[in-house]
Amino acid sequence: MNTLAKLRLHDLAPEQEDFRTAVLEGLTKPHKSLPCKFFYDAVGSALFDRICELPEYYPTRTEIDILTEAAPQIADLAGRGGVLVEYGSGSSMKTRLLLDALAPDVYMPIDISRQHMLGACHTLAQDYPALHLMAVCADYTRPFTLPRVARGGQRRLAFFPGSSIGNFAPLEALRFLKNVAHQLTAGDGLLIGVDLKKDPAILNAAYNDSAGVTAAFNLNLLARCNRELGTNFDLSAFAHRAFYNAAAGRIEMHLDSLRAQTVRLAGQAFEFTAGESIHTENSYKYRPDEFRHLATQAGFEPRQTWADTGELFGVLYLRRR
Ligand code: AVJ
Repeated sequence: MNTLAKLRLHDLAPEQEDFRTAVLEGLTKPHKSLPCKFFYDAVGSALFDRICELPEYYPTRTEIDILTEAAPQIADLAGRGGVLVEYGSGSSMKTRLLLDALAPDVYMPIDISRQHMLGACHTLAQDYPALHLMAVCADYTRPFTLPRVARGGQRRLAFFPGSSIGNFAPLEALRFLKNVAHQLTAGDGLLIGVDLKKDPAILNAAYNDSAGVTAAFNLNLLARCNRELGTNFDLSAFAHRAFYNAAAGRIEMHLDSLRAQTVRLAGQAFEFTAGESIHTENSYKYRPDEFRHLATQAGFEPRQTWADTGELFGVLYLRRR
């Protein structure tokens, strides 16, 4: 059987122009920054998958353990069948736990990285021959409309794992959650993974792995600029730096310029002083009560919170009011 018969692509194509514009804008700011959503080209997506396997990077395995144990309860809360919508589906690894427990009629992954998502869908289509796949290529940091699905009735479970919500500042997170609430109807669910506040030593280690994969992931952003935009970033003249900013409740990632240098893009010159940084990512951490408060403000009712015994990571089931 042709397993692709059940795969549709809804392409809200985030364009190449977006990347160029964002880099020009980010390098023009008084404190240079680049949006972390551009980490995920083919190279970056592969590096991120390697991060998830690192001994220091506890979120992935911890969330998988929580989901594995909570799966029957999640199925009771969300109901079986229906539509499973996933924001930032990546390799769709955690999704399989929900596909097994919920047996949805339709799986709707949403990802900015089209080829990576489609690759994951091809594998899923083979492993779940009854499943209808409606892949949505979109930048979920911007408001967008979900495609309508003919199948699967009305019931939806939105899935936002990995603590990707942490990439938003709290006010942006609130706006994003309100958008998700808007895409759902009363009674639908949102299952969301949230990285918890903890001993900074654990956090710092998770973003400064000894194998240097996180550094390579961070530096790939500059390599991507060179590949796609023709910039002349010297990758050996920038260094990965990540640290927990306790006052802001977030991990910050930066690329530090190791010397004074000039980078050119689109006929413009961007000057770096020695030690000047490009801020590339924020990863906010929450206490469970802080996050439940945010979700409540966005129009959700917190129904269940699961965490590992070390309280490193939380998974919440929220019901759209
Ligand atoms: C995908 C946002 C959850 O913040 O932990 C991992 C990305 N950056 N290591 C995170 C990331 C560096 C990750 N999220």
